[in-house]
Amino acid sequence: MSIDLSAKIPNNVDLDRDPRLRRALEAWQPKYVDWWNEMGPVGFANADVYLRTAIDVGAQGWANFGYVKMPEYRWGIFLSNPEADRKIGFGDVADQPAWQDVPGEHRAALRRLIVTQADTEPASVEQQRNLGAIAPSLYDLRNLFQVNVEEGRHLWAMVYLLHRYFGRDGRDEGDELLARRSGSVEKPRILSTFNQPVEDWLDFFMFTMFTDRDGKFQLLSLAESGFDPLARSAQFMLTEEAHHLFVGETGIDRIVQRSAEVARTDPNGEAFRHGAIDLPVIQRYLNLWFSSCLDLFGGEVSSNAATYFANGLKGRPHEARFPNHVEHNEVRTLELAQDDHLVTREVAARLAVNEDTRDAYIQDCDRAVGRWNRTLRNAGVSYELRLPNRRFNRRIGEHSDTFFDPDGQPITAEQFTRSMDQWLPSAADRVAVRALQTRAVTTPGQFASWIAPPLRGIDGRPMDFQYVRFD
Ligand code: BYC
Ligand code: FE
Ligand code: FE
Repeated sequence: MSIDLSAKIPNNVDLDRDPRLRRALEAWQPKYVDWWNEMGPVGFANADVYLRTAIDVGAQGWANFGYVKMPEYRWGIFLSNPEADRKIGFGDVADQPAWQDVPGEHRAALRRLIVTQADTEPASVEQQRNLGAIAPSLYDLRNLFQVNVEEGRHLWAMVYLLHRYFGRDGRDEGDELLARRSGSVEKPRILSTFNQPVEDWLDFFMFTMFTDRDGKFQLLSLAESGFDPLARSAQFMLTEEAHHLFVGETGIDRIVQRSAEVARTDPNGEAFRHGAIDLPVIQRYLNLWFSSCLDLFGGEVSSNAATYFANGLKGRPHEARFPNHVEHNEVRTLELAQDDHLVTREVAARLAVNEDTRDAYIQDCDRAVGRWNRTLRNAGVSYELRLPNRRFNRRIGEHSDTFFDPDGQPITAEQFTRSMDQWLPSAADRVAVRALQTRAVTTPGQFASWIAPPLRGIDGRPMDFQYVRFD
């Protein structure tokens, strides 16, 4: 299905064939732009940013780069190409044909899943809005803005589904998505991590590494949905997501590289004194964002998740790779705290599908940590980064009532409080990071002292390319 780029809202969903829907979305569009101008990136509305815009949903769709002012970005509605005769791959409805419309009995659950997913997208833009002023390079500034406009497009993807399939309720939800605000007391965003401040670029790279990666695994699960328009939306969002994850994983790698260079020349010194970030501080930011993002997978034991799975609404990432797609009589073992020790408990596998998804996520995070540790080893530094245990610092689920150390051993509240500044970013850590990030580096080809240049530029452009032009 080709993209209509001449339309007011670029799309490959034949908006012209449904004038009512088109008018409803065209009425939402100026409200979205108002939201972007109010809550989007601070201070760069007139800058020309070297951005990619989708012109096709196939592999070549991303070959389109050019200078764009962000408020004029062509946000559109793109679904991956349909799969002929697609069958649902899991749950009690396994092997039944995928639905092209919302089954009445699943309307409320699907709406809720879509709204929850949608809400994270504008939230992340709000969280990152102040970072432009302290960007480490034009290359990174451009990547921040690329991520931001695409999160805006992800909101469009979900609002399209709400308008198209959920009538009046869907339109109301579309308006609410522009009314909630990250971190607000009165009208916060729905999920925990999306109300957490992103104050500096170490936060930003941790966010794109760990939080966008939660997005990847949630989208993979939604890409399995029996509701085909949701599955195809999620499929295309995943192609955009790959770049966000690249930004996070390589961003941390470049920071680690600088810290390692400094640690090698001055093994006893503090990296901060040499304009780089201390490795233990990187570890503490990692602990914070990883543990917070584990909460985004929901409880270890979740009847909501079991129902979504049974009804074919939300599967598991790459469901085809699981040996059993029905999980009817299977059980799963969980390790939980009881008093001051760990016990194992068996639960029905369906109740534990959130944990299956969390497993896949942790494995992928672990791979990235291995890459950063290779960078450290190659620099001759013995320090190693690691993921804390999945029970550490949790607010949602079975581990949220007990305190655990980063090895996953139960400890007392007092022990946790005493060690907190060793495990999570302290006020002093944040001050030290911010002291390195006081202004934007805007000379083409230059990078802040705390981050190494990337291996290559964007779209084959040189490193000293003017990725953002100011007037
Ligand atoms: N914060 O049964 P439970 C992305 C609630 S990121 C606050 O254990 P369930 C992106 C839950 O709603 C991907 N509340 O879990 C990344 C429930 O409330 P009720 C986002 C939470 O239902 C970067 C109760 O606790 N996509 O795209 O299986 C940049 C018990 O829940 C949290 C999705 O999440 C939390 N962390 O929910 C931009 C996909 N966790 O029923 C974008 C859609 C749980 O008691 N969402 N609760 O009122 C879902 O699939 C599910 O709703 C959840 C898990 C993943 C949230
Ligand atoms: Fe997104
Ligand atoms: Fe993303």
